[in-house]
Amino acid sequence: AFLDNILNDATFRKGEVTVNYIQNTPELFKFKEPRNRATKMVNFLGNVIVNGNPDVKIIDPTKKLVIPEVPKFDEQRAYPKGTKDLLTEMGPEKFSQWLKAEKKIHFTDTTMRDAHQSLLATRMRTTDMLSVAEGFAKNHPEVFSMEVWGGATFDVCMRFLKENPWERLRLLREAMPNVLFQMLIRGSNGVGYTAYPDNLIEKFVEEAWENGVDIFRIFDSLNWMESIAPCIEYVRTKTNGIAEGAMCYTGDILDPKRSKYNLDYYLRLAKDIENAGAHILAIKDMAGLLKPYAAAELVSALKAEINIPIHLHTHDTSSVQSATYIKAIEAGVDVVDVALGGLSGLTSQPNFNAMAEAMRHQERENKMDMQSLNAYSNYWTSMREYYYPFESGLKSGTGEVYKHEIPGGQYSNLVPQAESLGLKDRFNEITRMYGDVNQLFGDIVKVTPSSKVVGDMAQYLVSNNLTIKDVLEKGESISFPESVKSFFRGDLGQPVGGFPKDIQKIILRDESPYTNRPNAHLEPVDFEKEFKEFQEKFTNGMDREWEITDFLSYKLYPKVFEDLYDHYVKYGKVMHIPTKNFFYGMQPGEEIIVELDKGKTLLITLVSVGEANDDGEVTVFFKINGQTRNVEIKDTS
Ligand code: 3PY
Ligand code: ZN
Repeated sequence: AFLDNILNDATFRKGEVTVNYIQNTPELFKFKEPRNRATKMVNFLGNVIVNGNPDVKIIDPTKKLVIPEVPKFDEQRAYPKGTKDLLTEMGPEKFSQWLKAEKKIHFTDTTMRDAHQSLLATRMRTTDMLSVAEGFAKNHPEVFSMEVWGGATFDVCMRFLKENPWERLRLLREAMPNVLFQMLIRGSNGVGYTAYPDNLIEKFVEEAWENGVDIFRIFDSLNWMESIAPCIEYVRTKTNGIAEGAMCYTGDILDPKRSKYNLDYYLRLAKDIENAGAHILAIKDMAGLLKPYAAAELVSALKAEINIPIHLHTHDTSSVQSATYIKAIEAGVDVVDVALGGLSGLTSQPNFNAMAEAMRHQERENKMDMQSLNAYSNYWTSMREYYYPFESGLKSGTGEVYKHEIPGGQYSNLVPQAESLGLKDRFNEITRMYGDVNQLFGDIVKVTPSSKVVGDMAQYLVSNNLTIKDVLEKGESISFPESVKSFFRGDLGQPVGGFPKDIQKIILRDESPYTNRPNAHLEPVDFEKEFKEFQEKFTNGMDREWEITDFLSYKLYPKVFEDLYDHYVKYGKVMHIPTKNFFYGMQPGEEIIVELDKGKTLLITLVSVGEANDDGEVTVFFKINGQTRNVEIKDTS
């Protein structure tokens, strides 16, 4: 290994070696040897075995996890032509025209992003996606796009799954080169919860494209064009991808009393999005509020008003949203978002398998191999069981969604949040309060991050036994959550119709709000200087070169990135550990095969687990490729 380091060293290769070369080149002593990596991996596993995965709060010892069946496909077969190939051939403008002229209904598969974000608190691991990625791309090239990235996945990948989100994207891209990849981006908030400098978002878009994203679904949590338009521009100037401008649907266009978000409002917004240069318009119904007859009206009116294709997204929280799709399809919508059966329904998207079947023998049928599609649904049904600690517990559709308007992606997160605040038994109170807080705030668009503000406030009020009346009458004595103050200051932009002035005054007191773009208050990133500083800051124990994408992760989530880095230095790459072992450890005698890196695998056997000694240390006995390896783990329980 030492010799390898010398042979690969830049100074040595340039022939600039001097007398003190070895003393002056400490990098030569940093070894990338597999033994070290294997030890790190068993340290991770040992820790989960002794102390549990910190992300798993409750384990059900009776749970039986069966090995999911990966559907068969012809590995030798070349990838059939898909929409990605079409985009490459046509470019985004022509592609958009092609889509608009298509007669059949197209489907976006959200299984690998929104579906698990909305059902399993975003915990789906890359390895479980990779198991089916190639087969799905070969068996189902007729899929319009795969939503695989963005939204909350970026944060959760790093924070809880200890994965590199860029690596997820690259590996999936490699496995599915023929189908369009789609991401969700929160306009000026990127994939975070607050505004970032414009040039950071611009670079992020460029790198996302370079690493595999084709369609950028761009929204703003307040439907504020000043956050949507710049992002559309970055996609148009920095990529050859598709800018899909999204309008978030809230309220009810059929309810004359909810005039703030009426049909006219959406038509104007759609026109603005088209004029800003979007190639596709998305209707982003994040909470599943777009009722079937409202969809018919909205889509027909939009079809008459705008010239770009329309992509409809919803969540089936009420359970009536497949009817919304049928009405929208009749009205001429071009693409609908669906999730494979096993991860569909309720707070997730409507069922792909059922929708495809419902369209059979109809004018707008999109023909596909249903047997194969069902096999992939079954894979996810089995795989989902491995993630049982992250289920929200919602068992049936709920009409209450029309009252609280909680987005599907937030619902599954609100449950563990309420639990951690000791409010599990008062969940209904929280959802009711959520609706009341929305009214107090002036009936705003609620989607990440504005939805988080409403959720924070609702939980804060419930946990402190406060009412809306208390806020109005004795607001000066209440210390509101930071996110709420920040929202009223203008940090997330401006809501439709402005802030209610009286509430803004109660929350901000003497602080003055601003009304221009939050990004205008932020220093641009000096990439050259800061990337260098970043590389110098994170040196210790890293076994690969830093990439600009790592730097972007750091800029978006500094603290989360630092924790991820520490985890990596200590435990190495954990993304290929099978999900069962990642979350629940191993049983004595259990043997697993883990990929360290492409083509390099380890056979790990748990031999036994010792008793804790006086210092609370437990020896865990493993075999790695047949060789004994023991690790000492501190029992922290
Ligand atoms: C996200 O921003 O993560 C969403 O899914 C919003 O619906
Ligand atoms: Zn969604």
